[in-house]
Amino acid sequence: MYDATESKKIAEARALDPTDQEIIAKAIDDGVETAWDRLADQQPQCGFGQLGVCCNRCAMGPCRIEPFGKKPVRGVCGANADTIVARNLLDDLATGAAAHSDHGREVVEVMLETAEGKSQGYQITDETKLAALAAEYGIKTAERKKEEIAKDLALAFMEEYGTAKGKLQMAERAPTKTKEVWKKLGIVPRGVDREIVEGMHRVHMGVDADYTNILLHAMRTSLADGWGGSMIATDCSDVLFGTPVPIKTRANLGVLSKDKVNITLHGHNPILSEMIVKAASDPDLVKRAAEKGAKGINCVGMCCTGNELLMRRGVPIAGTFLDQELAIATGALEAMVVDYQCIFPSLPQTASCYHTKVVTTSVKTKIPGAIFKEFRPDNAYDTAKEIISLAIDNYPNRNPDRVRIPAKPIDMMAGFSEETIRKALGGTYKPLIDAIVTGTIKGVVGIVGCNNPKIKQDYGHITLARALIKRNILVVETGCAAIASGKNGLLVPEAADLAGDGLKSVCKALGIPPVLHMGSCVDNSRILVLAANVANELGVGIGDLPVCGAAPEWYSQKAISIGTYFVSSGVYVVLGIPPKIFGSANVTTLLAAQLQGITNACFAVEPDPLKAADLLEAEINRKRTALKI
Ligand code: SF4
Ligand code: MSK
Repeated sequence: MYDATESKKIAEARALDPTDQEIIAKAIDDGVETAWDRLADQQPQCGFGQLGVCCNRCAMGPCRIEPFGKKPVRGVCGANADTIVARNLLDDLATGAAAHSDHGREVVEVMLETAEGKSQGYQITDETKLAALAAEYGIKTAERKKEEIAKDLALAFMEEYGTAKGKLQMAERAPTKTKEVWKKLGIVPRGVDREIVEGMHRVHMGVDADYTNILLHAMRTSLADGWGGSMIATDCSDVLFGTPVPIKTRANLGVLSKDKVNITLHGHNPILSEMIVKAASDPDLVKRAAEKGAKGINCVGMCCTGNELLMRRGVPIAGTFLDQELAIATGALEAMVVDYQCIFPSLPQTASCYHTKVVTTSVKTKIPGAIFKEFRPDNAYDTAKEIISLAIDNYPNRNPDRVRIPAKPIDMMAGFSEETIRKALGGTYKPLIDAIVTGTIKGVVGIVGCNNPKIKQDYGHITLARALIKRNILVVETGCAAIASGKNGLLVPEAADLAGDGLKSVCKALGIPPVLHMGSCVDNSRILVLAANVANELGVGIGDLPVCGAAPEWYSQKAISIGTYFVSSGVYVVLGIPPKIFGSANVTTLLAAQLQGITNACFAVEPDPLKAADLLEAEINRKRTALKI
């Protein structure tokens, strides 16, 4: 046990945001274990694993390669460090691409069932986007009902997953010059599932042993995610739930309510969270909450499903990946409802220290100790009501003596979809391009990705974003990076005062923040589309633009896929956490140097966010010079 001063000191080292610090200290005082404690318990972490040179792929292993040139230099099968590192990377990347793409598939399935009248509570919301997508896919719209069009579109999306077509329609959005690079490298994605399955085949023992060949397939798989599965997830969600427009809301653990039933929606897919929020205003449930002594039902978001909700509905967001245990540790949470991805298996253990019920909803994500309520499109509204009832009935179990809710949620603005940004600029990117040409805005950096307890929560995101906007670099964000900026006050128009004079003048004129929240992890596809549209207006490739990416606090396999589809599309990416590749000098050189000669972009690793800002600015200047601006 620590005394209060010690808990506070530990909390300050773990997180940047004072509201997080407050609850981390409470968790320590309550004796609740969190990811930070488990990271400490894991020290020292395996050096072979960190370098990527261990292989547990087959029953002749596990094998590991001695990283300093001594024996063993090969696994039992003869695989060397290059093969093992590249194979592990492809394995991780394919896992991430599968996660995004399978999420996309579920949204498509809901769209199909909705079009066929088989789903419960969903509808086709954005007919303009539906029509635009139908045109892209050559689907007739004249004199047809929206459901008929949506059905054809859902089936066309499903074809993107298979192998029959041999190419992705979505990837046609990329500029010609970018697609030429893919063709030259032989990495044009042929089908979402196809590339992921082929990746799994290649990493089987005795298949691909050539690190270059493995990494090229990793690039193709990532493109099938970014320009396929993720893009479908984004566009299909927009059709079903609406394309985001600027919206104001609030962020941090202070969005929990002291006198309402609190439900946190955590995970990734909007099909669950949208329905829970819809059902939360059901008069029967509102009445039931009142009968239990609550003043209402307070749904709040967390991680990317939270992003989906806040950008379309203005639902407040309780926090990022590392806030999931903290939300429970407030003692004020009646239910933590999850779908999938980024869910700590520890949640039921954390919840057992308080009254919180953890509810899993996907057959793909069952967690021992959680309550499972299967959520399907055909029973969505009824199940949503059942889950909310469970939370309401748990309200009387809240122990007020163990509750602490931070006092001050922070105002934020979100909802900057590509369509919204384009519209705000007058339907063309010319004003943005002009601002970049004159140097009023030097370039654009997408800061994306997670939290990782290896770095002080949100420190990497916020330090980098502040440094970039000061240098007149516009920042666009998704995922937990965007939530971090919300919690730390960068997503309000007034934050323009923190920017350099050029960026500040543009933000003030448009009434926008200098950091734009563009959505969830799958919505990195919105950044790709934005970059593609700007490049198309200029008649160049994405790799020619002064556009970069950064993932200062990433942890997830999905982030590996995101970083790789950025680099494969021509966007230089700086990672704050080292990927597990340094056991192979060849793999490292290919990813951190050689790729630049091919896609005009590569990876860099820089844990210090201020030094990362220097790298990103230098890359933006390099591209500006090449464009002669
Ligand atoms: Fe060892 Fe090769 Fe099997 Fe990997 S695939 S565990 S290196 S024998
Ligand atoms: S939720 S993948 S922790 S961004 Fe998308 Fe956050 Fe990373 Fe999950």
